[in-house]
Amino acid sequence: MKLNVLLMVFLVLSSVLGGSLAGGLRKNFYRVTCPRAEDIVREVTSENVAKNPALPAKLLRMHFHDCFVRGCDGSVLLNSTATTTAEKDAIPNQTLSGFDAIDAIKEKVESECPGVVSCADILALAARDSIRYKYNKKDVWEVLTGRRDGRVSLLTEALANIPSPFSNFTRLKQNFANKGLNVHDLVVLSGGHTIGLGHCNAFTNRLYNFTGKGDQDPSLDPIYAAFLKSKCAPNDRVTTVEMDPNSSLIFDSNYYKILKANKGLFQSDAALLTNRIARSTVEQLVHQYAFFKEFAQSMKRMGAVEVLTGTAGEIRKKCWVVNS
Ligand code: HEM
Ligand SMILES: *[C@@H]1O[C@H](CO)[C@@H](O)[C@H](O)[C@H]1NC(C)=O
Ligand SMILES: *[C@@H]1O[C@H](CO)[C@@H](O)[C@H](O)[C@H]1NC(C)=O
Ligand SMILES: *[C@@H]1O[C@H](CO)[C@@H](O)[C@H](O)[C@H]1NC(C)=O
Ligand SMILES: *[C@@H]1O[C@H](CO)[C@@H](O)[C@H](O)[C@H]1NC(C)=O
Ligand SMILES: CC(=O)N[C@H]1CO[C@H](CO)[C@@H](O)[C@@H]1O
Repeated sequence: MKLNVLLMVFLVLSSVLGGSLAGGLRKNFYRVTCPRAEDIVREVTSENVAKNPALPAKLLRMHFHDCFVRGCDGSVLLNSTATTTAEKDAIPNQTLSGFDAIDAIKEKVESECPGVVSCADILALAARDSIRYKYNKKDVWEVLTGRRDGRVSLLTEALANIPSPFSNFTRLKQNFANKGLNVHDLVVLSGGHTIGLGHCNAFTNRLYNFTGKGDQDPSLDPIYAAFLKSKCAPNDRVTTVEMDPNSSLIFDSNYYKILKANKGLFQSDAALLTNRIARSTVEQLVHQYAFFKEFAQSMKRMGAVEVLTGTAGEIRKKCWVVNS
């Protein structure tokens, strides 16, 4: 009897704690310290997306890059200093942008609650809110808050941790495993490529000189390859193409449909078909409902990677520079 009661108490407590605390993050962390924080982020994000429809893709990708280097700690936002070259300057061919939108949100939040809300949380919330606003979706993924900001941002760590579009399956799997994410997360989160653009130089090797013999990647659909060649000359570093052809303006599961048809843009997309388990996940995610459900869960896991919480790190005053 007594044991049963104890067990009940334990079960209730662990479900309450487990539900609200994921890696030290929780729902509406700023409810008391800055009650309007999440509203302000949503409002300023929406204003910025209204002016710049490309922003949701930029912010989603920026959040991903943040989480993969030292965890989701806002380190991707830091500028280089006199002595260090920052993450944002590391990725010459992977043009990140949207920093000004984050700065605008931070400024508004600071004017209401100085020194309370982290840049890492602002980025995580803004990535979600931008997609919600642009694609008019009520439920996308839940963003828990309570992240704190890191004080270190290094070019070398970005190069080592951010997956390359030229990677094979083994390498991608390892990149994700290093962040505590599994093959399921890899396939699901690659679905982020349902929106946005890629630069030619991230895939022209597949079109013109795949193995150094002037050949084409045999795993790429030839008609799609011909289309890509019409857009991208061999050394083009400027032109961009949709990653989800004909559907890059819609947040949907079409990415998996084109992927199955050998029209994944990068080698890293095509690589998802080279592993039996990953491939079967691709098959499942063609179904829109399954994709939305799984994307929400994997985004929540990605948003909790190696987060700083409690008294770790700091709350930056400005997102591009650590506090002095
Ligand atoms: C699996 C490993 C991944 C690789 C190798 C990869 C690689 C790339 C590359 C090369 C680009 C094009 C950048 C450019 O040329 O400007 C890109 C764009 C993008 N990626 Fe990924 N990515 C990966 C995973 C993810 C994940 C997990 C997300 C988010 C959940 C994501 C979201 C995006 C978005 C939204 C864009 C479009 C950005 C824009 O329009 O400016 N990617 N990715
Ligand atoms: C920080 O870097 C961004 C580009 O990443 C740049 O636009 C901005 O001007 C820089 N801010 C300062 C104060 O140097
Ligand atoms: C995958 O790529 C890595 C280098 O990134 C290489 O060492 C490995 O041999 C490749 N694996 C396969 C199966 O091609
Ligand atoms: C293709 O790659 C090989 C080996 O890297 C190189 O020798 C050759 O010049 C390249 N061909 C073209 C057309 O770029
Ligand atoms: C995009 O639409 C055009 C016109 O309908 C079509 O010819 C093309 O094959 C489509 N692209 C892909 C990759 O399916
Ligand atoms: C893979 C690739 O295209 N890398 C290039 C990135 O850009 C720098 C210069 O900005 C080139 O030197 C690299 O070859």
